[in-house]
Amino acid sequence: MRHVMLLCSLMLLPCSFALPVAHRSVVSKLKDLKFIETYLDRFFPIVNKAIKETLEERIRKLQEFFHLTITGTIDTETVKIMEQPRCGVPDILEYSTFPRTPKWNKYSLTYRINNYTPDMPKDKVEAAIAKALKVWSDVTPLQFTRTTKPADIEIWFASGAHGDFYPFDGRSGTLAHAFAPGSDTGGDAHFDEDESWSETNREVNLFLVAAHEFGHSLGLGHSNVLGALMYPTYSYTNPETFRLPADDRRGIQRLYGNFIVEKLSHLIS
Ligand code: TQI
Ligand code: ZN
Ligand code: ZN
Repeated sequence: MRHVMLLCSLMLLPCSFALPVAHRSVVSKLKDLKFIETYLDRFFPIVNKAIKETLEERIRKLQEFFHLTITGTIDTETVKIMEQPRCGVPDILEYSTFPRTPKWNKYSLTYRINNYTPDMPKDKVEAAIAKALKVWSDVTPLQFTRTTKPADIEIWFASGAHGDFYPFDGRSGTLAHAFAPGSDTGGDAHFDEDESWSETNREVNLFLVAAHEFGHSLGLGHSNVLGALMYPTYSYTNPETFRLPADDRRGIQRLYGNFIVEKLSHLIS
């Protein structure tokens, strides 16, 4: 609504310094990050410097404003808009303060495995965690790096009360929990040590639960679509053949987009 009003008032302004953007092919602009950033800086400037908006969020604003399909990625429809000669007055004078949903304002995230469950060999725990994060990084621009220093996603195995307001409950019941994106405990994932963790379908599969928890760590809530990873009941599927269901992929890409320059390269001659 606010956008419509803004556009009307801007259209009343004399457009004396129209800036036809130098003509280049759509294809070359698909990979020209600098062009995209220059356009956004000029017409969709970041007004509130305290809020670090990602490129994807800014592209989304532009698409919302022009009533394009909101993808958060630079597609041909968006490039065509950016190519049109236009008035030099910025489209957005002020950004709203908080995003609708908690999400990370960066694509590069770190994680730290603080301790291990005795239920599985260390290397199997590490592999399950890495594979669970890869579920999400495979379909977004997100990148996860393991560190031994303080990290965005702190991973703990713990029993009962363990220093937050959500004590674990012994065997079964709650298996794990994770905090939505944010500072301090934001993003952290805790696994109930009273469960019996496994790399197979015996008891609780660490990879499947971790993949679900990291969905929460990245800002996803639960889904009502049966079979979704973020569906609120545990069901075993073979980790070897696991594929992220379409519903979860849509959910995470709504938050972070799928904008990866390399992934677009096959579209570019
Ligand atoms: N733990 C809940 C869960 O992860 C706790 C929780 C964390 C939660 N964030 C939430 C609950 C947001 C509601 C909204 O869902 S759990 C499953 C599943 C649990 C449950 O131990 O109940 C999985 C952990 F989906 F199978 F039920 C992992 Cl995969
Ligand atoms: Zn906890
Ligand atoms: Zn959940």
